[in-house]
Amino acid sequence: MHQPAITGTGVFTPPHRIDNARLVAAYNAHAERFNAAHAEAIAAGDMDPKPPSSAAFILEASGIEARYVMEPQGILDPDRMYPRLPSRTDDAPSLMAEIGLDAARRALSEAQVTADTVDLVLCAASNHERAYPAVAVEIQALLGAGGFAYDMNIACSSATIGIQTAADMIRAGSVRTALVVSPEITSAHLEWRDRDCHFIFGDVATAVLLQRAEAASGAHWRVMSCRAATRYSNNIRNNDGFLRRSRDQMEDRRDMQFMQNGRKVFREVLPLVVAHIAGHLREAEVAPGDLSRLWLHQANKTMNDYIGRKVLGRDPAPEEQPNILQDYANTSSAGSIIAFSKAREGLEPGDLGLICSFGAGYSVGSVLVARAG
Ligand code: CO8
Repeated sequence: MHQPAITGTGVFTPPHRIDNARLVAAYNAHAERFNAAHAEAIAAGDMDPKPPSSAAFILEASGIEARYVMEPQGILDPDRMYPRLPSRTDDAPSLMAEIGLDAARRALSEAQVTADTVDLVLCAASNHERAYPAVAVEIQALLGAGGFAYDMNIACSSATIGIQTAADMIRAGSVRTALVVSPEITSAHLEWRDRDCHFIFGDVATAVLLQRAEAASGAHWRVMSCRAATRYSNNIRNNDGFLRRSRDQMEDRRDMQFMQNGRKVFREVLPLVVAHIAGHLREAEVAPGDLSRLWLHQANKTMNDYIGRKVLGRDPAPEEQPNILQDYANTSSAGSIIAFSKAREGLEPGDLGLICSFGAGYSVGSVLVARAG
């Protein structure tokens, strides 16, 4: 058995930032136009008007201040309200591969590892750009990596359970160096015309490089143990899929985008995550007080504050449980990895931390790491 370690991480941040004020202005212009266009049906009581959104509500309910996106013009056009991402020829790199590659190169550079030593690439994300060939295999080719590659999807827990998959293979000896790449173009699955969720998501790509601990050339994070759990729920759902044409469902339908019952998710996922983390720490014989940092899924600040309090038994200091959702919004599986990548300072060799994601499925994934080197 070999000891796996995280030796590098990379974050690709899209060039376009949309703050709440700009987003709300676009949504409200859309709602006004919608209401004017359907004035008769609304007056007759046959249709509900679209109520306005509010930047103050968004900040209060979620903690989100802004998000990055790959393409803002289409999203902010009140007559369109979704990104405009031009199609590419089959011989050009796909969009997910392009941004995943950027994050992967950053992770390799941090670890001072060349791409040809990588023998596993996982593209672990909530959506994949096409059915096949796998985006992971395209990233493998663009990088010049060896071995094998495949796509995996466990929604918000894709990255953490991807780390578990890679760490287990390194532990068993079937691979030596693995990249877990999470390009999340959530702007393309979000329904920007729905006030209840239009503020939730942002785009990003992250990458995590894992190697045998003895191969690390600098500071690294030993993967002490991982834990994954799923429990079926319809409270976060998207009905888009390859059977769509066969079902004569090619029209613009609400359920072909992200849908959630946010309140129910909030109520049901919190106890699941708290019990999951407690179980993981118990199995690993780690006392909650021995954790120096919690890098949590980045969906909602109140949710994270609650989990931090329950896990540690007290209010965590901001640096103990860093949030990045104010800047990035919810980036699905990439959120806890952005937090891990950007908020690791101040930890000493031997210090323990936990990366934990949760969301659609439901799914929960946690990775216990120890600073080394
Ligand atoms: N502006 C003004 N008012 C609003 C707005 C708005 N934009 N939206 C809703 N309101 C109103 C509502 O209509 C409601 O009014 P009323 O009381 O009159 O009915 C009131 O404000 C309160 O609404 P809610 O009850 O909906 O508000 P909440 O306080 O529950 O906050 C949240 C909404 C922020 C959505 C909250 O419920 C939440 O964060 N829940 C947890 C969500 C979560 O974690 N979801 C997981 C996300 S899934 C994920 O992380 C990845 C998914 C993977 C799928 C693939 C991804 C690419």
